[in-house]
Amino acid sequence: MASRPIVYHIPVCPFSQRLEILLALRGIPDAVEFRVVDITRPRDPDLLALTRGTTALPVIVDPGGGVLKESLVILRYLDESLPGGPLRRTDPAEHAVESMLVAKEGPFTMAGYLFVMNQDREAREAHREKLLRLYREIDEFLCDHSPDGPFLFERFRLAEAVFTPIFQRFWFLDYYEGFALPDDDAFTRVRRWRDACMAEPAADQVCEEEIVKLYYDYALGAGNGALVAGRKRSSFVFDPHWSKRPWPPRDKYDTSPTDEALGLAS
Ligand SMILES: N[C@@H](CCC(=O)N[C@@H](CS)C(=O)NCC(=O)O)C(=O)O
Repeated sequence: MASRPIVYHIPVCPFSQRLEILLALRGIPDAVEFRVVDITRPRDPDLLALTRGTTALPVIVDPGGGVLKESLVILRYLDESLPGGPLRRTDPAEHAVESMLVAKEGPFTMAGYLFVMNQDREAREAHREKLLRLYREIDEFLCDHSPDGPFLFERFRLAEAVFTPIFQRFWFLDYYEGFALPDDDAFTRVRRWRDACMAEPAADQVCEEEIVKLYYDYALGAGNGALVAGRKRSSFVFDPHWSKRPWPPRDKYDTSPTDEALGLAS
């Protein structure tokens, strides 16, 4: 029997990064054993048996052999079971407030991913508007519950660990869609929250260059390690390492470079 929980994860996955942030904040990065899964290769049958056929990661196997899925579930499980002060608020009313903010992450994440994957130039503005509407909702929530901030409570906690990896993934929108929060009062509070989240040293697992290069295929409409037509290698391959590849073209609508041009040919 394993002595510590095992997390199966895809490197650079924002959902797994939530767990890494928790461990970094606690100062116990080795409390969990991470096992890397290559999203560009067929899934190991043993892992598929463990997950009963589902492929989404992260998945955690606790020392007793129990299997848990869904990053928010795993995050809360680790928060409550690992040593050290919890990220979550212990006061029930405050925990309810942070849970309301956490509940906004699904639509927010989805809107950003659909935006980067969109291949219809005519639909760009609608995607942008949708994402801005969700940013505005978060702004209003923070103005109501934590007008001074920058965090929801006194420091980086549960809601911040949930949203920060998503804010960082949205670097792909800055790069491929020229997206930026408008310089408008409606976004002042959420901008302050986002900036404070991104500045947290315990959330430095990824950088903008890495996200932009690895997620290039998302910008061409191919998610989760799928291959773009005409290509043999995914932008998520481990080798060549992203740092050795050129920056991809910003224009995602009219170009579809070769593996060679993207520095992906091994
Ligand atoms: N709601 C899930 C989403 C997990 C998810 O979509 N993970 C991606 C990696 S970032 C994945 O495993 N993709 C491969 C697949 O779904 O087969 C969570 O929060 O854990």
